[in-house]
Amino acid sequence: MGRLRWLTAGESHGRTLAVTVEGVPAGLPLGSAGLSVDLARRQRGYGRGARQAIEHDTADIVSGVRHGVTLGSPILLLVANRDWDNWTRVMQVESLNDDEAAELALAAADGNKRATPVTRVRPGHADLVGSLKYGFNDVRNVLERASARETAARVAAGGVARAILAELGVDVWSFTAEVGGVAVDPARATRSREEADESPLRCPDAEAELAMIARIDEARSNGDTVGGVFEVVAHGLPIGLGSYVHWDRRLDAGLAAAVMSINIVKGVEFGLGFEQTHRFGSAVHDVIAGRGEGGRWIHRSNNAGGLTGGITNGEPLVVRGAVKPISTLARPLPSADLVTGEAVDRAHYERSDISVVPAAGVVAEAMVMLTLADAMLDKFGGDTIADTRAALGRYVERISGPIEAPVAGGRRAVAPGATDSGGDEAGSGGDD
Ligand code: EPS
Repeated sequence: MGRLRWLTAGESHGRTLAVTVEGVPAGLPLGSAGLSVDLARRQRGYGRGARQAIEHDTADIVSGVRHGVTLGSPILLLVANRDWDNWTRVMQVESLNDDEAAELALAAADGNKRATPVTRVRPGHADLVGSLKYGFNDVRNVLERASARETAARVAAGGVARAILAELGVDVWSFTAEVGGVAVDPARATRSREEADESPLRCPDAEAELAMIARIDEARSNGDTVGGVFEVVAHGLPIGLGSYVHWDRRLDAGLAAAVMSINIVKGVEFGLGFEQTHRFGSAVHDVIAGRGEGGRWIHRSNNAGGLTGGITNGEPLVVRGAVKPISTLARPLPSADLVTGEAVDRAHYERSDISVVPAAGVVAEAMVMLTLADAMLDKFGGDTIADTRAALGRYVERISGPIEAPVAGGRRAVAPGATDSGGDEAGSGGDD
């Protein structure tokens, strides 16, 4: 695939985050207000840290859009870091002159944490491996980019994908399925999507949510952190995105890589996921009930999570991600110093979140939407979104229509009016 390409840039406390999205068809309505909705959803959630009170993320559309409509050219989005104002000298792009270097040294000597180089690496973070890999003796050079702040740029790009998918009848959302071992009970998951989205943990089960909040409070009072599971669901996908013919065209593999690439994610599953290893095949595979209204193919269940053979099967896509507990702990774990190599009692700590499962779900929506929009454009093409929509319409018409019965040996009945050249029987395989 690779019809839709995108790259982010930016450090957590630098001037701005940025993302370029390339391959978006022309004629798509796009505005910054629409992109800000998911950015705000990413910032919310019980257990988020102090940084979110500083930031009010919005996406500034700098290129690729004119009068509210895409031009087919690269779209550059900027998500400013308001916190930059507090970090201008520490994160300065230009080399420091003597006065500026002295200013930082003085601040560090006064105990200013921002100005002080970081050498006590955090277990579970990229600090140690990143510093060794890139040859840094100040871990700040790693943590600024490894920070999950970068996911704000992904969510901005995800908003562009959401606009593409909306034009093609696809809708994607997510919810918190588990926090600290407390899981949603499907029988109690009665909140509407809107109610769930507004709730403290973006959770459809109010009772489970209370217990999840208690787990987050417990972690907070212990200076600890807690993870969980999010679930992303996509409706409206046609049968046939992705392919079984080659490893890198399997859509489940692309989606798994996209979700796994989120900083905090440690596992990805589709539908029943790992649970299917506990069951017999008869209790796993989705019985195909035949065709219903409009020629639509019906499965009696959706244990596969919307994909079979690496291809969408017309059922809702269901992807779950395992979120590890955040690795920056208010009561830091013992660790080691990068420069001395000696064990230290406490790893580095500035501030952090206690739990980010609802936010991780929003980031996963973005990663799923970017992957699905790419798969749609790969299959249906189109320089304008109207072209893409028309190609999708023709395809859906084809797969909704009748399927001609096959003939053993592959020979079709002779078309009316055609001359029978005589002699060849179906299946003879003879050349003319
Ligand atoms: C984040 C911003 C960061 C962290 C968090 C995610 O802000 P700061 O480092 O200024 O506190 O809150 O980053 C991490 C969890 C991490 O491990 O780096 C954000 O905007 O999502």
